[in-house]
Formats: sequence, C-alpha cells, structure tokens
Amino acid sequence: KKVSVVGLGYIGLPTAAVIASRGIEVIGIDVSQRAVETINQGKVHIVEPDLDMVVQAAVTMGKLRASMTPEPADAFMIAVPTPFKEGHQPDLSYIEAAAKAIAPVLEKGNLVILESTSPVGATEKLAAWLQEQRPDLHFPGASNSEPNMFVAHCPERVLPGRVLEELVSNDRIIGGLTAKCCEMATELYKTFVRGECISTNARTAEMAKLTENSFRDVNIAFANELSIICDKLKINVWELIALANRHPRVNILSPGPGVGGHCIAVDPWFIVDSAPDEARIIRTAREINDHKPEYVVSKVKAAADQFKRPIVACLGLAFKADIDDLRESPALDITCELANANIGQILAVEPNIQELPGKLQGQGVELVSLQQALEMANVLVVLVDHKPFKALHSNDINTKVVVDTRGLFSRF
Ligand code: SAJ
Repeated sequence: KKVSVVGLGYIGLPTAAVIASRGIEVIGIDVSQRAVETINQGKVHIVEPDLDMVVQAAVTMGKLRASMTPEPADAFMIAVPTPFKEGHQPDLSYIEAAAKAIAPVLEKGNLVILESTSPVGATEKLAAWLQEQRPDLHFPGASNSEPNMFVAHCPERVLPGRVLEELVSNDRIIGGLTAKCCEMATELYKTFVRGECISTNARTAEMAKLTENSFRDVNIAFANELSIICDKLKINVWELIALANRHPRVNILSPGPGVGGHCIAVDPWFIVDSAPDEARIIRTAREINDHKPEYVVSKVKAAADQFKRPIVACLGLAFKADIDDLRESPALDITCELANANIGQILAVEPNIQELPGKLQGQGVELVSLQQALEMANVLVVLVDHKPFKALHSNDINTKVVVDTRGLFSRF
C-alpha cells in the first residue's frame, strides 16, 4: 500500500512521517521546493517537538519521500490550509488546487481523504471537483453510477506543540461520503491511531471539528471578557479565576492577549458564514477575542506614558507558548501596533525565531535576547508564556512596569 499526503505543513508532515514510521510507503507532495528539498534531506522546515527525529528516521528508512509532482497511490490525504477571505468567508482554493493536482494520477478504487478543517459541505465539493476533472471515474454523491472512488473527511485535531503524541492517541472522527468510504478510511487510520475511530457522515464530521474549536474560542472569550471587567473593577483576574475554578463544576480558561493560530481564530467564522443569523454567541466570542489585542495596546501605551524615554520589550511573538508559529498571532499584531504608535523604542524577544518576521522589519523594532531586554527596557509586555519567560524571577522585573497578558507574575 502507498499513501500520498498532499500539503507538508504543520499537519501533513507529521502525519506523513508517522504513517511512514509504521512501515508504509509515503510520498509527500508540496508546492514549496524548499519544503520538498529539506524533507528529502531528512530535515524539517517547521518547529515541532521530536518531528525532526521522526522525519529523519522515515527518510533514512526509505519510507518517506517528498516531491512537487503527484504520483499514483492507494490513498491521498489532503492537508492544505483553509484560511478565510475578506468578509470571513472560507477560502477553499487550496483544496481545489490540491484536487486538480491529484486528479490526473487517481485510479479506480483510490481513497481521497480531506484532513483540512473545512466548512460544512466542503467534502461534497471536493468530490464534485474531482468528478469534473475525471469523468471516467465515479465519485460518491457526484456521479449517477455506482461509486468506484472513495472520499471522506477526517479532520485533524492535534494540538501544535504535542502533535506527534496527539496524532496517535486522539480519537478520530471518520466522516465518509458513504459507509464504504468510512470503512476504508478507518482501515488506514487504524495503522497509526491508537485512539478510537468513530464513523459518521462528512457534514457532521466537518461541523464537529468547527464545533470543537468554537467551543474553545467561546470559553477563551469568556476569560478575556472577565479580564477586562476585572481591570475596570480593580480585581486580579487570575486570582478570581483560580478561586472560581475551585467550584467542582467551573473550569474557566485563561485570558490572554487575544486568540491566535490558524484554527481557533478562523474556524468559528465558518459556522458564522454558514448560519449568520443563528450563530450569535460564536460571532460575539470571535469579536471579543479579536478586540483583545487593541485593548492590550492601549494598556501598554498608558504604561509607556509614565516614562520620558519609554523602552518597551515585548516578550514573545508566537501565537502561544513554546512554538515558532507566528500565523495569526496577537503577540505579533500587538508588537506591530506598538511600533506604529511611536511610543518609544520597541524591543522584541522571541527565543524560537532567528530573524524578525517581515511585518516587523523596517519598523525600528529590534530583536534582542531576554537578557538584553531585561537590561534595556523600562516597560515589559508579556505576550507569550514561553518557558524562559516563566523562569523569570520577581527580582528580574521589579524595577519595570509590567503589562502581563498571560498572568505569568500573578499565578494563584
Ligand atoms: N488561549 C488563551 N487562553 C487559553 C487557551 C488558549 O488565550 O486558556 C489562546 C492561545 O494563546 C492561542 C489560542 O488561544 O493564541 C489558541 O491556542 P490553543 O492552544 O487553544 O489551540 P491551537 O490553535 O494551538 O489548536 C487548536 C486545538 N483545538 C482545541 O483544543 C479545541 C487543536 O486540538 C486543534 O487540532 C487545532 O486547534 C486545529 O488545528 O484546529
């Protein structure tokens, strides 16, 4: 059996490497020449704990290979981005491009799996796009003849930072367009998933993934709203939440600088787009979380105003702790806003990157070490709870004004 993984990013590459580590031949397809070359050298182009070792082992064993050109396989797993367009509408162009890329090499009896988080109906669309490209084959729901192709949505649900562990241990939702599609997809996932594989239809699987991330978004919005209310009422929100969480049925999440990443800050919009009048809490939660960075910027401005020569150090640019991923990062947006606001010198500390992202270049922002930031700055803005920041001692910071969006210095 041979598996083709289309899209070798944060989800596709670990998935490809884990399947290959089970002794199955895997060919990874990506449009980026750099990614393909890096992987074929047994190296990785993204930061994720232990991924480098697993990829290197799989490539050395000859089970994992990357290419820019699709080739025949028994199963195709599509793991490409599904961002949103202007107006928060889902952008399915990467899925459509992937479908067009693999269509010419598809053969009767192949299984095509959509792993990318997608709005309800996307898997049916994928089958229709494939059908259009290959009128000689019969895709479920897209052809009048008995299907001889199989299509399923099996949304990934791994947590960045714990991908290799969760890929294997998490339960999987298998949303087949037909029962036979579920059966075939389950057989594939069972080769590397220790969790349960639970079958449903594709639409329910799509909605389940969106629901999981919306649940988290709504709960983070609750915590973020509390943090703003507590500022107004002069209450320490971290103490408040710790106390409320002592109730056996209360479990409030942590406030932060906003919600980042390409999942939780995006996926709820797909539900809002599908049911704009009905998805009221989901939309409001998005708005609350999206507004949080602006609120943090105003707090930092007020802190900087206390100094004649403010030197503001932003601790962390990534969207959450101990990763290098800057996509949709509120920390990056806040740093950028502060740089544009001309409030003084802006320093950025991000131990997981080597150079400033494009967005911050030419803005007068300086990338410095934590030590340099502690020596130079009079205002510290904690934006990410990276390990080295957590290790800071109160002696390191007690001469500074601190805006602590993660509660690092007020844990209860
Ligand atoms: N955040 C808070 N407070 C919290 C928890 C998180 O402000 O209490 C912030 C984080 O700092 C970050 C954002 O929310 O900016 C999202 O981080 P996260 O760790 O909650 O989630 P992601 O985006 O890394 O991964 C999520 C996961 N979904 C759920 O936990 C329901 C993961 O399982 C999914 O696979 C992933 O989205 C995805 O790919 O969809």
